[in-house]
Amino acid sequence: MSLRELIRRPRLPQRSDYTSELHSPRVAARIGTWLGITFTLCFITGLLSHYIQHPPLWFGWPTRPIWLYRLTQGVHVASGIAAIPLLFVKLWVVTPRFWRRPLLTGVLNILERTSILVLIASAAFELISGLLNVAEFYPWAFFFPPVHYAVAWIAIGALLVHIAVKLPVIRTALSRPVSDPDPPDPEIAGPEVPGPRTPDPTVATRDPVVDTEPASKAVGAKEPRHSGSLSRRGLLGVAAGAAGLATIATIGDRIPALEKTSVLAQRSGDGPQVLPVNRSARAAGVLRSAVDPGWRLTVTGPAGAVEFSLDQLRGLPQNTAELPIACVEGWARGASWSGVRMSDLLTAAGATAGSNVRVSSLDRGLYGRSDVPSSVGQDPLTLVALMLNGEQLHLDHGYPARLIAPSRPGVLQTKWLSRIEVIL
Ligand SMILES: Nc1nc2c(c(=O)[nH]1)N[C@H]1C(S)=C(S)[C@@H](COP(=O)(O)O)O[C@H]1N2
Ligand SMILES: [Mo]
Repeated sequence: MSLRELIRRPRLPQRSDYTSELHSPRVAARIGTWLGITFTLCFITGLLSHYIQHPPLWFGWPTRPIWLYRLTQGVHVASGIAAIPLLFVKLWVVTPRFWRRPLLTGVLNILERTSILVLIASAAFELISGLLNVAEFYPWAFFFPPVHYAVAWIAIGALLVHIAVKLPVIRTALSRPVSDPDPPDPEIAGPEVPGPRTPDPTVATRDPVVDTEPASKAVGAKEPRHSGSLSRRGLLGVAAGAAGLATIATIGDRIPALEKTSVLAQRSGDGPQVLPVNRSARAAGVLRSAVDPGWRLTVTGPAGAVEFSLDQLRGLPQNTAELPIACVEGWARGASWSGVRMSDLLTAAGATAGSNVRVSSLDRGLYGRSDVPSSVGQDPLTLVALMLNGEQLHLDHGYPARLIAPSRPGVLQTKWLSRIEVIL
């Protein structure tokens, strides 16, 4: 139904208004498969990120390879962004189904339709909130991470129900080439909705009288008939291209080689010392406390509390590590860090190799604290960094001292350290 028709004679669209061959189960199943893959990748990597930040007792995250978190979070952001155009195309392909009448036909049908409503709402929420988070735009009043996490379970649950319900349709749709004509849809094959649909070729060969089309066109026809418009394969190409473009336009924040192509990348290379700043010293309210000459790093362990001035820290053995900051919000950047090994400081406070520690910042905000499991604390690459890319740490990067550890979310790389304490 055209827009002009709709305005002249407003009425709800009907299934039979949609005559394009593109509204096909074969197209829907293929886009749906890609969506299923992107959603699964996004869910698993999101779950990992959540568990690293809030580890249950059974969970451990390796410190090698050092880029592991950079990779998993990169996949999380890339798969989420790729899913956005795919979801738009999928919704457009299945639009006719939203106008099916009667709307609800029974208990099972009500359950199915409800699950689809939940799926669309939760999927849209996850993709939109995630995208806005990458764009550092927070138009909501709630705290993003727990809500994004909770709704992810709703989305993946609704997705599983949807796949289970549709499995027969999906299998049939995927078993033949996308350009083959669809068999008549039993749900719309009522007498009132004939529709200009392509007859099933198998039916056509058995009963040529029913088939008003020339047999050559219907039997074994590979190309659907739709005058001069996009083919089904063309639509799949457009969807895949849009997903790829969206990803390339944003992924440069994670892959330096793609920085130039990533017009939508938010934070490539900005910030002092060639590293983006997530939260500045001013925003964290540490402008004064971080430059106070009386600053001390207190390390508390079984042997009691040991205090280190900045000069004392500089006097300890220094180590250098090449480690990325991989922010959960969608950027990552490698850098060269130098400072004191965390394990050396813990040993000085009498901590054993199995000690888990908590680090606290001068910043009393939400991210002014993080827990360091013993595997991370004992890692030779885990540093209390004093230098970044050969210079003294910039105030915005955590001067006088910050934590930097391998394969760890940026949000746990605590800046402006003030305390390190053994917690168990
Ligand atoms: N004290 C404190 N440390 C913090 C933060 C913070 O808000 N406060 N932000 C974290 C986040 S989310 C990231 S991504 C990294 C970024 O480090 P950078 O600003 O030096 O690049 O710092 C982390 N350390
Ligand atoms: Mo971050």
